[in-house]
Amino acid sequence: MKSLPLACLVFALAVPTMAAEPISPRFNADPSPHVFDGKVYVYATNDQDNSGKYWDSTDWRLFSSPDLKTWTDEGSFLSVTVFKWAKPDAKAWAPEAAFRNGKYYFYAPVGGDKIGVAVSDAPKGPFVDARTDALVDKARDANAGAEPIDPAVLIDDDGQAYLMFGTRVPKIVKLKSNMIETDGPILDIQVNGFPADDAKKKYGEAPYLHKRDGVYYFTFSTGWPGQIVYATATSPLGPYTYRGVVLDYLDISTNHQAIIDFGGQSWLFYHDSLLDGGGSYKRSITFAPLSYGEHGTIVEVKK
Ligand code: FUB
Repeated sequence: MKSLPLACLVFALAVPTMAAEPISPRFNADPSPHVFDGKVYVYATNDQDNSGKYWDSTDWRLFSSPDLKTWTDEGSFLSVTVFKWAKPDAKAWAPEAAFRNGKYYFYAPVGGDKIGVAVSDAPKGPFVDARTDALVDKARDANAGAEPIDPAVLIDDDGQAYLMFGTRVPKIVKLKSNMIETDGPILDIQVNGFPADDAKKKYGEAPYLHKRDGVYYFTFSTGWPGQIVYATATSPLGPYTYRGVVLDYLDISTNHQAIIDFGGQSWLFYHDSLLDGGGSYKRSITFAPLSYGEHGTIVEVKK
């Protein structure tokens, strides 16, 4: 075998390739992966049962895995009807979950204008509405933005919890320690340093926040279609500085990611069109190893 130049070898080792295997033969999207009790749970949008013309399913699905190799379909664990204030046909979009106070909290965009929160004693539920109204409501809350969807929660090391959400303008608000009430105003998240020569590099949707070595990593999709890019800050509230691409455009209209550590490795979860009959409304969740380079850079995940 002809030997590769050292630079090529380093590059090949640094850029992980993706398995790109769907975690389920059902269509699903918008992964919200979490490690609860040593097991990976992925809360998801249900693309199997939408009309195929829009993201109009009305329930959420759950998948679990002890090892990221075998997956169990835990089924449809919650419908929008759990929220009595929601219209029964309100669309159920990208969800989020969190664990605190011995309880599991499920954050759910309902109908595109509200975010509800449900609570359970177990990751699989049963979940009940934790309030009698929405946690975030476009009509009620100042600065909730045009479309309060795509919730993402980070509980910081000091115990302060943050909820991010929103399309086109990313939003952040503190949560009280009960995880079911906001605490203070909804703020816009500022991202500086987008490359001036790429007008497509801007915030679109799918905010996600994780922390590594004291640095806050804000990942998001740039739009429709979107790249997954990242920005970093020294405070969860920002301001953030654009750093680069995590995952390039896909052949579908949306891109939506989350990052977890499991088994001594970081993983990027996202959705793509991976099954026969797939497309922008019939997506599939998959995952790939994610690695960091020098100075905390995220190494772009290549398909
Ligand atoms: O699944 C419906 C919407 O598509 C999500 O809320 C967005 O993040 C996009 O993935």
